[in-house]
This record gives sequence, C-alpha cells and structure tokens, in this order.
Amino acid sequence: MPESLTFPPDFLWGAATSAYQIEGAVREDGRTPSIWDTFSHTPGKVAFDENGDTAVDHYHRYRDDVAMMAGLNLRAYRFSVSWSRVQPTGRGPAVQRGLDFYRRLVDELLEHGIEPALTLYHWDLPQELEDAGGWPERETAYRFAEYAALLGEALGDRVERWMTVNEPWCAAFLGYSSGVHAPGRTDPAASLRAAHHLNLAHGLATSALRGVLPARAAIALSLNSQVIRALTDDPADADAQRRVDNLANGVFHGPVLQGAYPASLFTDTAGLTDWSFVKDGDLAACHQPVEALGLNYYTPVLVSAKSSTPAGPIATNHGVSEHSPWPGADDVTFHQPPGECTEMGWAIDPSGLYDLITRYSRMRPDLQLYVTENGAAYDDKLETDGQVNDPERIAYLHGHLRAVHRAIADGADVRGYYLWSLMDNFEWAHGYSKRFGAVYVDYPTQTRTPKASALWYAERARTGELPAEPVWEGSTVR
Ligand code: PNW
Repeated sequence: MPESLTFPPDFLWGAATSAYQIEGAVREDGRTPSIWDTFSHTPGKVAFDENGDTAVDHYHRYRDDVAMMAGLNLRAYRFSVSWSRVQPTGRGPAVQRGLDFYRRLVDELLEHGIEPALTLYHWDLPQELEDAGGWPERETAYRFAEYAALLGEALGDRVERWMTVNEPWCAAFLGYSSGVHAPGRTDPAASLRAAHHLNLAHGLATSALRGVLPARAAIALSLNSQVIRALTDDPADADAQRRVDNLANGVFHGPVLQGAYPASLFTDTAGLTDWSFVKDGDLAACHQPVEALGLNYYTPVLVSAKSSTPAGPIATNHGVSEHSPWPGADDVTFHQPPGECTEMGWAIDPSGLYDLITRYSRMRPDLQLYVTENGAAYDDKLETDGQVNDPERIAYLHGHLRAVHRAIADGADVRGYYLWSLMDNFEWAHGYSKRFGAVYVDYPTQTRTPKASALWYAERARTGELPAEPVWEGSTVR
C-alpha cells in the first residue's frame, strides 16, 4: 500500500507554455513571421492545416491567465519569448512594444507571487534568420547571443530564472532531419550542424547574459534528454542504444555539460559529416558554468539493432516522416515501448523520469535540477455540468511526481516541477487535436475551464503533499 509523500517546503510547483503555442497576435506590435508561421501556413505540414495565428489568444488574455494561475496556487510559470516579436529581423535593436508585452506579463506574475521562468528559444526562429541559413549556419548562434543580451538588459531586473534553448534535439533533428517540425528541412548533415550551433548558441547566450544579469540570476538549459532503452541485452542492441543515446543526449550534454562531444559520435556519423564546423574554442564556448538543468520527459525510447530485430510494433513517437530524426542511425529499429499510452501514442513509464533525473544528478551533482516539462495529452471533453474529468491525467501526474519524489529521496537535487502544459494549446504538427492542458480551452470562445487534474495539482501545490492514490473527489480548490 503506497503512503502519502511530502515534498520539500520550497519545492517549486509550476506550469509551462511556449510563445507560439499560446500567444496568437502574430501580426501585432511589429512581430514578423517565425519559421513556425511559415511552416504552419504551408499546406500539409500541420494536422488540419491549423496554425498559431490566434492560438489561445494569450497575448490579449495574459492578465486573466495569470489570475487563473494564482487561483491554481502555482508558484512558478515557465514561458518563452517570441524572438521575432522582440527583434523582427533577428538582428538589430529591440522593438519596444514587443518587450513591453513580456514586461507586463512578468509584472503581473510578480504581483501574484508567481516566479517567472523565461525561456529564450522555444523553436520560433525569426524567418529572416532561416532565410539566411537558419541553425545550420554559425551566424545564427551569434544572433541568438545578441538577442539574449537584449532580453537580459530589458528584464534582468525582474526575472531571476533564465533558460536558453528548449529541447535542442527537437529544434535540430525534427526541424532539419525528419522535417516534421519547422523549418521542415530533411538534410541529416545540416541537422548535425544545427545541433552544434544550438550548443554554441546556448554557450554564447549564457556568457552574454552573465554580462547583463545581476549575480542572483540563475541560468539553465532545458534538454529533452531522452531515456533510451535496449530491447534485449544482446551486444548489438546495446550498441544501438549507445548510438541513439549519443544522438539524443550526448550530442548536447557532451559539449554543454562536459566540455566535449562523445568520441563515438564522430565515428557513428562519419558518413555524413567530418564535423569541421566545430571550430577551435567552440567547446569552451559551449561549456559555460550554469546553475541549473531543466529536464523534459514524457516517454522512453526503445531500440534494437536492425539485424536482431524481432517482429513487433514500431514506434511513431517522433512523428511520421520517411526521413529519420536520427542521423547516422539507419541501422537501428525503434520499437513501441510496452504499456498503456497517452493520446499521443506515447507509452507511460514514470520510471523513465526517475532514471533521467538520477543520471543527470550523478553526471553533474553540482546543478539544481528542474523537471521543466512533464504531462500528457488526453481526449478531454467539457461535460454538460461544466466540468472536465481527466482521471488518466491525474494518474499520469501522480505516477511521475512519485518518481520525482523517489529521486529526491535518493539524493537528487530536484528543486521544482513544471507541468506541461498550463492550458490546451497549439501542439505543433498535431495542431489543436492534442490537449496537454491542465486547463481546458474551448477554442471557439477561448473559455478556460480548469480540468479535474488542474484542481488536483493545485492541492499538491498548496499542501506539498502527494496522496497515496491518484484520486480526486473534490470539484473546487479550497
Ligand atoms: C515538447 N518527440 O515537444 C515541447 O517542448 C512542447 O512544446 C510540446 O508541446 C510538448 O513537448 C508535448 O509534445 C516535443 O517527438 C515534441 O519526441 C516532440 C517530441 C518530444 C517533445
């Protein structure tokens, strides 16, 4: 019989969103198109050809949204800044009206006692920079550092939690190799250059922020470090696991957290590139001191060597494309992990979150760890009584929060958890068909309704207690 668990008193109970997924107002106050505007307006790229033009209209409704967060007892809110709102061409001086929106949002959060956690890049590169070559071009990393400094100067007096790049794996490999995300390119060699320049962008931005932020500011990187499991203990499967782990994790945490790329990554990808785009001094530039590491986790990845592959369901976790998001791993098979799935088809496995946290806790015991995203999509319905009952999401959150608690009990320095997502929103290539929110959004009216899971989570935030069982019988937050 499980018992109820208590989290540390200063544990940060939060929720997360990103700019393109919620803001809308894509043509207001000087904002120019990002690669996601272009991509979503290209027929056939997003389910039902949906786009973020309106999204959940957060740009106009941020005040109500912040009041709603306060009503849900949230202590922290992780959001991202739309680069092309602040720097429409990706270079040059900042646009005041763009900065003002984020200043108003941050002030509203602070007035409600909610800590803002700002992500500089959640995939919405200004289109003009993509036209100049995008992340495969080194110049983009320099542009990013300049943008980081502008934001740091503008908001450093009121934002203490800074995150550079969110999930560089998605940006590099879904964007430039499999092409299921913007800008939709399918060039594996270019995707490896993109990965390096995202690492460099993180490092250069971190240095630039140090120059403008007060000493109390904490800088972090958010990785979608993935948990890669081998199908069997056959050495060929273990090798497949190592190769995919390099491409999912090592290619980012190597330079950024350890100061070097894994040597075997170079040999695994030798047929695609000679890595000559890594210049002298780059590894030192990537390997900047940071205070915190953000980990995003949804589901594990299960692999085997093609030669040893038995028949079985093949995973579609990373979207469906004839091009792989794993450059140089064509001889690996990706399997559907066992167990129940969320609406994304992602297998539910909280032990993966425990494994991820303990891995990074051992790698860098000096860093504060945050779960910067975790959550689930379900086919939620607004009932006639005005409630949204989502017991599956409560069970998902319960299981994963138990895993976080176990990791803390075993010595990991996990300081907080940001539920993905605060509210239903534009789920990238899936459009609005997948609901990740704790709060339900009725898109035609933009009405927000906290789901049962939001009320359940609000109780965790209020009490710091995780009950023994994932049940919720209340209907309001006390
Ligand atoms: C993350 N994959 O995206 C993002 O950070 C969020 O913006 C997004 O809404 C959330 O997770 C849910 O999808 C991912 O294919 C998209 O492995 C795709 C993958 C992983 C994360």
